[in-house]
Amino acid sequence: MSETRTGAQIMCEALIREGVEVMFGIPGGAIMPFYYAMWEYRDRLRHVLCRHEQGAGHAAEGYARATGRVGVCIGTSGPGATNLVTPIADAMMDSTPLLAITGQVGSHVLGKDAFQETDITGITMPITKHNYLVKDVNDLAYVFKEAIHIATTGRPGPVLIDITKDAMQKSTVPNWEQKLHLPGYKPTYAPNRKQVREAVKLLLSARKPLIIAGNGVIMSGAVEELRQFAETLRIPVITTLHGIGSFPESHPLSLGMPGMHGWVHCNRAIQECDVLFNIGGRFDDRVTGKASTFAPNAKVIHVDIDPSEIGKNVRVTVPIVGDARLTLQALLDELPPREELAELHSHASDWLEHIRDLQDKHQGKQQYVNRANTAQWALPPHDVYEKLNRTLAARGNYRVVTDVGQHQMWAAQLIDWNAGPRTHITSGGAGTMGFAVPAALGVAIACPNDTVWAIVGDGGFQMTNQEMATIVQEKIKNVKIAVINNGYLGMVRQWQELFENKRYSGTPLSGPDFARLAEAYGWKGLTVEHSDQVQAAIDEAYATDGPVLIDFRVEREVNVFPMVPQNKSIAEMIITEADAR
Ligand SMILES: Cc1ncc(C[n+]2csc(CCOP(=O)(O)OP(=O)(O)O)c2C)c(N)n1
Repeated sequence: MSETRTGAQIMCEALIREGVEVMFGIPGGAIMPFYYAMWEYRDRLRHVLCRHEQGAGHAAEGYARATGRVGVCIGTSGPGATNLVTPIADAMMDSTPLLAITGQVGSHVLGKDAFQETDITGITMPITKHNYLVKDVNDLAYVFKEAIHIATTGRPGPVLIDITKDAMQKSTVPNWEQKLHLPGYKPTYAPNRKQVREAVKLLLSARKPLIIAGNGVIMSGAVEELRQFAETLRIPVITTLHGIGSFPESHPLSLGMPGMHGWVHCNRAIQECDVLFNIGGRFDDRVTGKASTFAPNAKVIHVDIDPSEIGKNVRVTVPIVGDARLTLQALLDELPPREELAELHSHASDWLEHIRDLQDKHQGKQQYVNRANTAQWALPPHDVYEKLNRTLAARGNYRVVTDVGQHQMWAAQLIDWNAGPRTHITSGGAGTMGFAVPAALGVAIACPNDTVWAIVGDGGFQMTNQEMATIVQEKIKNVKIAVINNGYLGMVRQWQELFENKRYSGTPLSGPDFARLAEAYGWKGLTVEHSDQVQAAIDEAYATDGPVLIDFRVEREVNVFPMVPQNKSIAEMIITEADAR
């Protein structure tokens, strides 16, 4: 039997019933009743007071990306709600399960430009999977249940619930028993058997097959099935930026990342392959380059839980709507016995050997470190990654959160990603600068036993570094920040250098002394200006029982290669600095 509750109490109880343990937010007028009620539930619902609602949203995203569970963020009406718009859009692009809770003005003044009134459901309509304006206390118990169901099922995404102040203040007896009723929302999990058979036929007839693994593999928990599938058919695996972690890069079938800053051998293999099997990736334009020239020889099998992704960017021969794990299991079930795969394996050897040749020719990761040019530099950014990479592998138990820019691409390229799913977390679809520091806060709360490294540029760092105060207030110790400080909005400067005659318009960037800023926040702050100081600083970060920031003052004008210029085919890569001249 339920007892009478205020709307705000119902909100707290609904969250607890759905397994929510932590929320990130900032209070204010319209959301005050919720904060008032939260006090009673503080032993079961942890509230993390952020310094900006954007930080709260990214922290919730970080939590969600690290755990696969819904991340919850809270803002008051008006500016509190609009500050959540960026993380909501980010979560939409990266299919992150996010619940945004916003307060709204009283229902009697709705539409009257009341103090701090903003039509947040209108604003977020195109960037949420679904949103609600709740004016009646009796709707709350059901709406929270439905909202979290929608955020976390099918293709996950952000859902916003905007609640009028009076709906939080009024009381009712909540009905927890109401069954979900969503006749128009039935995500397809199980793949169509006929299409699975067609896919198998195509894959068995292929001479040069290739797998592209995306975020869907990670979200559906299909890492083991992917490995089994790739090994059984001996198909090489490319992992997209968000597919990093779905397949270990130390595996002999792993090729690495494709696309704009992907490896040359990956892009070459895509252009040559005859069957391209995309599992849980969405053929982002950073992967395809000019889509009309992408994989010209390939028949494409595309598996995605969201039917609207299939055929959107790339023509598809066999479409499969379904969950990545269930689809891989169904494909494995349809494969002939191992003995019958011998002939296939002999073809696979030729193809793999050919890809190895491509890889050798382009020397994988080594080529782009470009040692010859860097000898005179005090601190090439690559030296930071090389040492961080080795330390991560040696110490284990890590998560890496990256921001957006050159440092993000170097991290994707130069770290050997072998630590499994959800260890690489970045803003891929929206490319949101300012993501890393607050997202690392959420990841650190979700994964208290891991060391969480935020790798961030000096530009993105200056957008949201105030969340360092939140990290101190919450007594979080397992966060380390590496600022790759080049004194520029580096990625934009690179484009200006390569394509706009070095017109560095709006990209030279100053900042405070980051190590001293860190100390002002109560962190340990270190500054590194020379390659031979890198390892000692990383070791000191590990030896310190608390958050540490390292300001790596790297050589200022280093570029990320390889690179596919905008709107060009992935066959037209700029491979080295010399090609760019
Ligand atoms: C919020 C936001 N504003 C602008 C951009 C455009 N942008 C993409 S990369 C970049 C430069 C990032 O500079 P920095 O953070 O210093 O990193 P770096 O590229 O130097 O590693 C900019 C401005 C963006 N992605 N996000």
